[in-house]
Amino acid sequence: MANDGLSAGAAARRLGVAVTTLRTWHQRYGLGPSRHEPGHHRRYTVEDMVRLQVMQRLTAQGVSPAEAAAWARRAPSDASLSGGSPDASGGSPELTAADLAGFPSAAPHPGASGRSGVSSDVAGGSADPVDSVPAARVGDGEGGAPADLAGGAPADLAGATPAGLVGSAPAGGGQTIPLGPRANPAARGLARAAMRLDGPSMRYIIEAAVTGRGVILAWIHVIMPVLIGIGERYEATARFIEVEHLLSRTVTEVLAAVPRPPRDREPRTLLAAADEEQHTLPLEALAAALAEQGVPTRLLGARVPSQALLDAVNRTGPVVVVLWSQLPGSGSIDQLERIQAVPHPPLILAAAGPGWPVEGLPPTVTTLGDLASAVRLIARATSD
Ligand code: B12
Repeated sequence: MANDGLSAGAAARRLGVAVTTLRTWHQRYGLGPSRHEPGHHRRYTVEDMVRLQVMQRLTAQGVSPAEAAAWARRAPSDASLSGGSPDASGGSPELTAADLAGFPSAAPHPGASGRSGVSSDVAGGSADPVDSVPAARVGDGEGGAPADLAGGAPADLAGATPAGLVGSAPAGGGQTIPLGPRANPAARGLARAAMRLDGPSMRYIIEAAVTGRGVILAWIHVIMPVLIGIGERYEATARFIEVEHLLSRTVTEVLAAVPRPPRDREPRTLLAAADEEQHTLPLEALAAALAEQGVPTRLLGARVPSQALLDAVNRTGPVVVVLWSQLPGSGSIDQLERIQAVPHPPLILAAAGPGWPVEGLPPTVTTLGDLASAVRLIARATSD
């Protein structure tokens, strides 16, 4: 940035927000341009831009503007204090001078550098993500630049003033997605963005969570609570299918963008939704989480007819087959029995999802209860 600062228009462009938003942040929250020369419009300095970036990131997560501004005003007055203490920087220690040069207005693409090793710990069996990372602190700290977006400062805020965050009315007439009181702030932000049908913010939050802490933690603490919450909203009102669709689509896109292992690694895992089963997101999360571990998969997707699945098994000879059933109607056992009867059955045939009967599955069928243990099992079973 040139030493003489940025005009409002240039600052807005760099941040990817409207000029009117900058004016509002100035007038209501005191986050204005501080460089002033007589006879000229005020201009945004590097320090101003740091504050605005904090403001932008926190509001994108769903933190109320007033709360976000309070954090933004605490950003360091000297931007050269890159990586200053979280206290001084509003919990955004990643705001370095280098950041300012490019001023990215969106979270890095999943798979960009900076992903933490958390999920490989999980896959290696050394940590249970739910136990090892309290829900309110996902994304905190170690994962590199975007980690704070999934936790960091707002997680601390949530601990200090949960009512302030939960209670602020979202846009859209006070309609909310129910989340527990310990919900991760990024999940709250996602829920609010979902209810506003604000696709870009949804994508930004999910990408930041995935990039910052890996697929497993992002799924458990950010994506899954909102999916379950929107499911409850639907159940109670028979409405908000449009929210469910846009959220699903966005989750799909972000998970699909997680880089896949090199093409020369032959997939030995086949993932499919049961016949007539349209719910596929957990399988998409599984494929993306395995990809993070370098494990390739074949994901057939929704509503795979039994015969098509058999053909795929016979043609590709997978070591692991995972069949997902979400709705009770789609979890018919004969699909599993037919796979077991092929000439070369998979080493592991797993039934996953709440649609399968609790009792009566063939004894050789493995049940998978959660994403982390599924990743662990499959990574081990398919390693050379
Ligand atoms: C997204 C969604 C959709 C999307 C699916 C998009 C997609 N590509 O997957 C769309 C819009 C297509 C859809 C359609 C429908 N849906 Co729907 N949907 C959902 C929603 C919100 C999330 C589904 C999901 O991904 N769940 C996975 C996780 C988030 O939830 P979970 O299964 O409870 O998680 C548990 C386990 O599965 C496990 N787990 C979680 N993740 C993972 C991952 C792995 C690998 C493993 C092993 C385990 C595991 O941990 C959890 C705790 O035990 C759910 C709400 C919900 N609670 O699931 C409704 C929900 C499943 N849908 C429901 C319904 C009724 C429908 C429809 C019939 C009507 C509708 N709402 O439009 C249609 C019909 C679909 C069909 N024929 O298959 C109901 C089902 C009720 C029931 N039990 O019968 C639900 C529960 C909503 C509700 N509360 O009413 N849906």
